Amino acid sequence: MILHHYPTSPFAEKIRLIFGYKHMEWQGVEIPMVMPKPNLMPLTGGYRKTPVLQIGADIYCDTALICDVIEHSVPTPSLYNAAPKGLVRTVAQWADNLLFPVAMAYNFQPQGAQHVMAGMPPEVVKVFAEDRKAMRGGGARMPPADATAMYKSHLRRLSTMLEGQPFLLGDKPCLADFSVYHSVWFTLVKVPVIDHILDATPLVRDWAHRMAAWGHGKEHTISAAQALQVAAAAQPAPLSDDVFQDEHGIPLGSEVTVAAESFGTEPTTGKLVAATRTRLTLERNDPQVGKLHVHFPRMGFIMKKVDT
Ligand SMILES: N[C@@H](CCC(=O)N[C@@H](CS)C(=O)NCC(=O)O)C(=O)O
Repeated sequence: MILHHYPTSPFAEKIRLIFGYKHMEWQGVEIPMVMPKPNLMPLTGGYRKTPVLQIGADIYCDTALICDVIEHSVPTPSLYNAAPKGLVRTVAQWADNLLFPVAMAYNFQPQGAQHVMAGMPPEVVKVFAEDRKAMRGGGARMPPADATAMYKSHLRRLSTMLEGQPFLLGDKPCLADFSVYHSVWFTLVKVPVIDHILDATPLVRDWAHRMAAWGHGKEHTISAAQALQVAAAAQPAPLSDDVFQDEHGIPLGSEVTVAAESFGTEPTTGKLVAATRTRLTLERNDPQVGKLHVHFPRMGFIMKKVDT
């Protein structure tokens, strides 16, 4: 497995920690924090978010799907053995979609942003701010005061979940723990100057330290060029024979775009080759790396037919 990521990406930290939890060896390619991402685009065909998982000529976008792929390939220890799967997935999705933006608005208040960006040249800081603003569709981040109040509420709720048990949904960690962890990780590790927000919830702080202990597994760093060579030398894996679930009236074989529904909506265009209950797969032919399958989860993504 090749993870395209960068060190300060919280969503990438979710996956790195799952690699650690599952004692995996993996390959890592460091990608830029902002557009352009010239060595990622040949693989994804447009999707720009971090991280992206590559297995040969199969490209997996979004950590919800990446977690499923990892779980399928390395089922033990499981990401789902703490509670019913629906509950685990729902808490994980809440964390990714609601907790994360609140936590990042808190983390990127001026004091936190200055800490993260310390040592970066002003023009790099400016490019980063403009890139993220464009990803938000031009909108501002949530004001720090509101983010602080909301983050405190979320942390109190999490704290009550940890009363009498070491992990959020039971005795063992599950996907929900990893999804919550990456937001709290950024506060503790990347903006320690404002991590006092956790003082009121020591159970959450202790839990975060328990989670951190899984580590990242064994990473072998490779170059972007090597990852592209791997893709060029491989063929996409055969698709599973999952039932075609057509919600759009778009037949397999059609030219479509798939894009995240919000925040970083750059589309990927390709031929729809699978649409299962949980994922969409597009076939692309890239001039640099040849035939690829790019996979997206259904949840959080919008598919449209390309008008010909
Ligand atoms: N729903 C996505 C969210 C990923 C996401 O928002 N990642 C952030 C970094 S943590 C990102 O893409 N930032 C812009 C970038 O890296 O280009 C997932 O689960 O993978």
